[in-house]
Amino acid sequence: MLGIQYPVFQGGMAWVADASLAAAVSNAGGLGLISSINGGVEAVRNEIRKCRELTDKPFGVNIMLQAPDAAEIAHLVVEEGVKILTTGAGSPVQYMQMWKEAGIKVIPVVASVALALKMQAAGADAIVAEGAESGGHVGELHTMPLIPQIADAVDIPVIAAGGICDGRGAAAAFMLGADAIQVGTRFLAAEECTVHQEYKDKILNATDISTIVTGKSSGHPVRSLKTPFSRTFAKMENDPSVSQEEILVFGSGALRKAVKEGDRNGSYMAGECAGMVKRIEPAMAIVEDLILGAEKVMNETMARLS
Ligand code: TUI
Repeated sequence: MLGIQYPVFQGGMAWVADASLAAAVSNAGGLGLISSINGGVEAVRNEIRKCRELTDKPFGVNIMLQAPDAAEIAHLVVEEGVKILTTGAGSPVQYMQMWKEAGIKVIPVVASVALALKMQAAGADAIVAEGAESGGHVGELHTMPLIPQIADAVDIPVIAAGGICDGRGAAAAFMLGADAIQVGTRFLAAEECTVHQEYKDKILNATDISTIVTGKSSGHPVRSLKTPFSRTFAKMENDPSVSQEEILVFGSGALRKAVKEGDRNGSYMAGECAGMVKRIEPAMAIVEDLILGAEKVMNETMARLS
């Protein structure tokens, strides 16, 4: 459907997923994605054009629907001839007709069966089912029960996301009924990922219990690494004397600060599998490890169980 060699999507990570990372993943045979949160509409246009110079393989754009400029980006991708879109953090129904008429493959990210069915009815070509192990904005269900329930409910291809970091996770996702996987956190440690070195170091030093979900009180739960910043954020949320507005001001711009500046007051979004990321390596090595690792563990497991 997408013209890619391997069923591996790179997560459309806000501020992180730029032309450098997306082109590297696409050149490795996966699907690279550029985030619509990259410093404004013109910056996204630049990243799309840059990506075309870096790869002749298919790539896409992820549109974060809660962003103030989401509507402008929705039109920009049509203007720029983007052929594959994923969307997150909302419903893209209002743009669907325009995108389908432009011949775009539309792949919404969902975190529930109800939304998966709504997206299928609205004409989605596939869906990414994202469990709450993922980094960034999270839903309620986790990958293990989410994927089979969505796979049973829809007829379109399902891409599993959330907590998938190596061949074992990839194999598990395929067993649960996924047609492809989406990986975010591990690509933070790709050589071609342009985040600040401090971000990469924090991922490499993470353990199994290094992430925390904040923002539940405001209805915008976000998973990130435990840092003085995220712990303070969590305390503020639980303190009735702190207003929602104060929390908003405290958190605003924090992701950009982490990605671009390695700032100690940044928000280092990451999934629960951060503790499994052990080295910096080319995106190609990551894609190969996911696919060859899945094949190896499936064969070994069959032998072990028979
Ligand atoms: O979108 C994500 N993950 C993200 S977006 C992001 S940007 C950001 N977030 C917070 C602060 C600063 C920057 C970071 N991480 N994942 C895809 C996803 N979408 N997971 C769950 C959903 C989702 C949730 C509710 C999709 C739709 C939905 O409701 C739809 C409706 O009916 O409104």
